[in-house]
Amino acid sequence: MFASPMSLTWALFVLVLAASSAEHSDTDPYMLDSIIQNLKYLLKDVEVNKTGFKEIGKGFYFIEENQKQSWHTALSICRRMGAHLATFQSEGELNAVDAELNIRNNGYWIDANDLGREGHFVCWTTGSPAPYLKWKRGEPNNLCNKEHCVELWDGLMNDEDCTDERYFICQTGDGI
Ligand SMILES: [Ca+2]
Ligand SMILES: [Ca+2]
Repeated sequence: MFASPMSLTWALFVLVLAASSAEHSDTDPYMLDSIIQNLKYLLKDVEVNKTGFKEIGKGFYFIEENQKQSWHTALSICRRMGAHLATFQSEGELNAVDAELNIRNNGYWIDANDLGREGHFVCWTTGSPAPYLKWKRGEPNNLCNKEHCVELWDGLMNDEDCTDERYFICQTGDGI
């Protein structure tokens, strides 16, 4: 299982403290060696975090198309992998990721919702307006006044009931 970013952060913090204290004492070479070994292990763990993520453009994406989940569960699964639901900065980025999706005529949850204020779609990750949205014709329609999460469906977006189960796309790396 992946190490969470928080546990990695804490481990690195402790190691930096240990390294700092070693620096100011008569340095114990065994301690330094131990710190270096631990750092190597942690860096290896960070590499492992990318397992299952595919590099597309500037980002790494994990495309879940075996199990469908609600939007909130999908969000939680992405976060447990040290990632977040995918967002798109441009049409080019959206098209590049869409081209990697194997199941057509199906929805994939992405990071955009109007749970806070109807009609104002923001990213959960940043709290800022979704940078790029490409709606299907007639969407977003907030059907039955209960569609507040955004899915990608054949290259276009639709607002959908957050409790509906969909495939989903996680993202990590620079292309937030
Ligand atoms: Ca809505
Ligand atoms: Ca809709």
